Amino acid sequence: MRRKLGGECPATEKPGPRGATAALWLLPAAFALLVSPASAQVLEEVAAVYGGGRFGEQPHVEGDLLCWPMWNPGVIECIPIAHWGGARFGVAPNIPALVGVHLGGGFLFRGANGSSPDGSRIFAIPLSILDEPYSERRKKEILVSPVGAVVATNDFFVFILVGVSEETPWRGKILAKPLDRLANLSPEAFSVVCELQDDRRTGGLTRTEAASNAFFVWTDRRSRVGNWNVHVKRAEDLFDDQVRVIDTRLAHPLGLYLALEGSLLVFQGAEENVPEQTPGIYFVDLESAEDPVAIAPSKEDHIYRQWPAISREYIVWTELADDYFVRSAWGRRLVDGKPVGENFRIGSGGSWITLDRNIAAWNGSTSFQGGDVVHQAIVAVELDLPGADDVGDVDHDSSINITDPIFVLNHLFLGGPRPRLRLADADLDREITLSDAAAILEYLFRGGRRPGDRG
Ligand SMILES: [Ca+2]
Ligand SMILES: [Ca+2]
Repeated sequence: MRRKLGGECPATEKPGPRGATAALWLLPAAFALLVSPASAQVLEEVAAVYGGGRFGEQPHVEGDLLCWPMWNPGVIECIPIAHWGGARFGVAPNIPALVGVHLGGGFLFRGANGSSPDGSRIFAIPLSILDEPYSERRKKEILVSPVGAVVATNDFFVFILVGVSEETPWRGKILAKPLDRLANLSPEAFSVVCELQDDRRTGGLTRTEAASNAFFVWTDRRSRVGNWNVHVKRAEDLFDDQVRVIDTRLAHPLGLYLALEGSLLVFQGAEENVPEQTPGIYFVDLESAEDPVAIAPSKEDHIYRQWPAISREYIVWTELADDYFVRSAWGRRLVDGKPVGENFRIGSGGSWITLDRNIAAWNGSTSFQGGDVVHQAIVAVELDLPGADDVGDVDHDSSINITDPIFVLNHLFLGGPRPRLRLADADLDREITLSDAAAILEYLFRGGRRPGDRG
């Protein structure tokens, strides 16, 4: 169901009192079921939300929230993804550009001056008020900056890239502004982190800069034909001149993508300075003195490895073959900050891919749920998280209690919202069935095995 901008933001849909009461009748049946053995399957793709042409380009995922900028109509929309099939809602107007929308630091940032003739100033919306009516929420939007576009956040700063075409002394610079001084528009609230050597404008790529509490990284190059370098500043040296420079060996005209999680950096790079090479995906722990390693090496194979994204658990990216027409999404597991195992295909892929913890989402057409092809959707997969302690917390409210098996029963028998598979799959057989509700009930009331525990 589509919510217009200005409508009320719906709360996450949970089984209502009637559904919960009806589902209670099914509890004895759930108790009677035995846990079935696990079996391996490919990852299931879920269409988190559908739309029309150019729908949902460059989605962002953060915790249980998925948001995306729309061009026509120009609006930023969100959907809660603690479970699938919730109601999407408009959050704020959006300028017709891909830059400027950023989720992080507890805020949704929007607006990008200089990215287009109808750019706008930067505003911040606290995520804590997203469920308030737009008329109320709008009054609480914070004007952050009259210039630039937000490119990154950490727990302390928002980072703003000011395009070279903007009429300000800050043009061509990246600024840091403390999150606790967001509403302060005096120049003293902005500090220069770096000056860009390349004359990019803010209307170019997004995700070419990134921040964590430990590091800030950005891409730059000395000339318009040279290699792109990843520039690295430690958080404690943010306003000093100490910079580590990593040569990507890529001179792609449009720039390159990177992503950062703590000290773990992934970026597009190449094996050698060979012009014909298409980008590969490279990884380095910035706390180590080691050189970057290839996760998916660049080759002369005309497969573009694009949009690397990273969490503590995974690296993901998209591969584009045959002149971009054949797409697939790929991943590599991270354990204790190190890549382990082989690369594996995580899904159909599309344009763009975003990741938070184990949820990867992209914009694209795909086949899902029995082979029906969906044109234009934001598609998500839930990657495995062996040993995670939130299996069984089906409604993702941070505790396992009676509402969780009821959520499963409500979905199975009363058409209730579809749980996230990994959270509901208490018996680890990659399906949501009555036995999952039974396993959670066993755990809650009969001292059974913890949901998700292989025993
Ligand atoms: Ca729960
Ligand atoms: Ca199951």
